Amino acid sequence: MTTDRTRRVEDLLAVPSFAPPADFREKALVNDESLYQQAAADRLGFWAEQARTLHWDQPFTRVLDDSNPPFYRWFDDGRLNASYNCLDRHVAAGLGDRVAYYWHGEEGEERAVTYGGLLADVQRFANALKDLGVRKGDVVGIYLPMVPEVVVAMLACARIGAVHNVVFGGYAPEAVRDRMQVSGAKVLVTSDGARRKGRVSTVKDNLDGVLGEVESLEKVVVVRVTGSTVAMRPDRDVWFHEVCAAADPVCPAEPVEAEHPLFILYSSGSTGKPKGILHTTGGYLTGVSYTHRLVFDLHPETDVYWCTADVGWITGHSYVVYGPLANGTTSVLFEGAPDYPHKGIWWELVERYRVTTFYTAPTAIRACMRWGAELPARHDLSSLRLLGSVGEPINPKAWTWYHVVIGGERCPIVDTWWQTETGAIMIAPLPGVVSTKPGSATRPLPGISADLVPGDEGDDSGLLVLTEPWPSMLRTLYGDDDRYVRTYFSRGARTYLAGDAARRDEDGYYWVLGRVDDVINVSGHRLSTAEVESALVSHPEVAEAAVVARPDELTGQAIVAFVTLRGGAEPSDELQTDLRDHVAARIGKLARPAQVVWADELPKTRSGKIVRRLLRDVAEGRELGDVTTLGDAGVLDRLRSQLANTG
Ligand code: 6R9
Repeated sequence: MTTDRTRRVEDLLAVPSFAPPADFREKALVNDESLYQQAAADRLGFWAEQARTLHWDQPFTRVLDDSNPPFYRWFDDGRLNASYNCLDRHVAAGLGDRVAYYWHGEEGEERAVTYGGLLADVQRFANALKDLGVRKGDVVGIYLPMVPEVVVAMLACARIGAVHNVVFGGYAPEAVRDRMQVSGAKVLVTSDGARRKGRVSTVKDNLDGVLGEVESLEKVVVVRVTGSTVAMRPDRDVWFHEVCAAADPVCPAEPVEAEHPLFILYSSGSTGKPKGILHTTGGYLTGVSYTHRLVFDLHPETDVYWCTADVGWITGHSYVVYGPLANGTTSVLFEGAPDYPHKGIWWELVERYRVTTFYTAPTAIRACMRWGAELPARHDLSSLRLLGSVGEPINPKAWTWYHVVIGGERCPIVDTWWQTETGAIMIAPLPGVVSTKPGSATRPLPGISADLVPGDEGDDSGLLVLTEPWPSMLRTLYGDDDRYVRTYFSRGARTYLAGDAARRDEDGYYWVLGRVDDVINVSGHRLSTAEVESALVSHPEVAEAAVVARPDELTGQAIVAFVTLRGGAEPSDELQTDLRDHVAARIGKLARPAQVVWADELPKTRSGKIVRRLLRDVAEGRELGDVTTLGDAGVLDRLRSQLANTG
C-alpha cells in the first residue's frame, strides 16, 4: 500500500491545482466569494464586524485611526479583555466542561484541561502575579516548555493587563537574559527543568548564572515540571504551585483599552539585535480569531484541532493559544518532539484524539517523508479533514506527500503565509472556496490587501507588501519607533514591507520565494546572520565570521559559517565542533551552523563590507555573480578550495 501511495504522489505532482472537495465545500463555513466581495466593498465595516464577534466591555465606535501612519490604532475607544474572551465568555455560555486542551506528555501522560479548569487556574495565577507586585503594563517573561502552565501564565498576564514576553524554551539562558533586559521584565515564569526526548535538563539552575544581570527582575516563579532539585533564592524565587495555592481563587478580568499591549515577542531581524514585536489587545484578538475560524473552517462542537508549533513562537501564540481559545476550540497540546518516543507518535496522537485539523511546518513534513509512509499508514487518520502548513515555502513534493499520505486526498491544504509582525494569517486559501496549487499560499484573505513592488532582482518577482493596515499588525518595535518605521515602511507609511520576495501568477496567486534580508529560515525558525556572527566572534579563537544560508532538503535552509581565526589558532575538527557548540550555547541549538568553512580572508568590498551574496554562491557551488566591487578577487578562489577541503 505504501508503494502505491508513493507512486500516487509522483502522479499527482503533475496536477497544477486542486479544487475544494465537494463534500468539504458543502459543509464549509464559507463556500463562495461573498466574503471577499464584502471586504472589498467596505473594508473597515468588514473588520468592525469581525471585531464584534468578540466580547467588548465597552463597545468601540471608531474602527481605524490612521491619522499618524504607520502608527495605526484599531477600535481604540473600546475596552475588552483577552483572557475574558478566551475563557469566561465560553464558561458563561455553558461550555465550562468543554476540553480546551488534550495535553499529552512525552512519556504518555495525559491531562484534559477544560475551559472551566483553565479559568480557575488562570484566576489564581493572575492573583498570584498581583501578589508578587505585577501591575497593568508590567512585563512578565515566560520561559517554559510545552506544559499547560505556559498557557495559564500567558492568560493570567492578559487578565490583569500585564504584558507577556515569551521566550522559546529552546533558546539559551543568555538569549533569555537579553530579552528580559531589553523589555525590562519584572517577573520571569520558568520551570525547574524540561524534558526532551527522554532526557531531563535543568532550566532554572541554568538561568541562575545570568539572571543576576537583569536589573529590573524582582521575582522568579518556578513551575515544577520535572521534579529536579532547584536552588531557590528566598528573596527572589517562588514556586508556582505555592503562590497559586496561597492566592485568592477569584480574579475578575480587567477590561483594558483595545490598544493596550498584550505581548512582546522577540524575533530576528537583519541586525544582531532581536526585534521586540509589540501586539495589542483588540486588533490582535480580532485578527487571530477571524483567521483561525475561517482558514481552519472551524466547527468548534466537533473539531479537534492540533497545531504542532511551540507556544514560544508566534504560531504558538496565535494558533495554539489566542485564536483557538477565543473560538472555544478543543486542541491537542503535545509536550514532545515528533520523533519521540517513536517516529510515528504524531499519527498515533491523531488517531487517539480523533484530530480533524492538523497544522504544522514544511520541515516537519519533510522529516516525516524521510521516515517513510509506512509510519502514518499504521494509524487510522480518517478523522482528519483539513491540513495546514506554515513557516516557509512548501515544496510541491512535500505538499503532495502531505495531501496523499496524511490527508488521504480528502483534506484541503491551507498553506498560510504570515509573520510574527502580521500577528495573524495574511495569505491563505479559504478552504471551501479557493482551489489550491502546491507551493502557493494562494490569495490574500478577505480584508487583507497585498501587492508586489519592484525589488532589485530584475526578474518577474517583486517584494511582497501589504498596502492597507490590518487589525493584528504589530504596532511598533518595543521601545524603538524609529526602527519600526525604518524596517517596515521605507517605501512609505502605507506600504508594509514584509521582507519576502514573491511572484504572482495569472490567477492572482502569490508564490512566496523567501527572505530578501539577512534573515535565515532554519526549519521555519527565523535567525539573523548577524546574531550568529556575533556569537561566533565572541569565541576567543575567532577573528571574523560571515554567515550565509544554503538550501537544505530537510530544514529548508542550513547555516554555513565562514570563519577566519586569530593569529596562532589552527583549524581543526575539534575547533569546528567547539565553534558549533559555542553558537548553540549562546543562542540555542537551532542556530548551530551546519558547516564551518575556514577562511584566510572574507570577500569584502573596497569599503570593507562583507559580500554575503558571493559567499552564498560559494556555499552553493554556483557560478560567481558580479565580483567587480571586490577589493581582492583572489579571495574567492582560495575560499572555494577551502570549502572543498571541509565539505
Ligand atoms: C508565521 C511565521 C516569517 C517568515 C516569512 C516568510 C516565512 C512563513 C510561510 C513563509 C512561505 C509560507 N514564511 N510562512 N514562506 N510560505 N506559508 O512563520 O512567522 O517566524 O515571523 O517567520 O517565514 O519568509 O517572512 P515568523
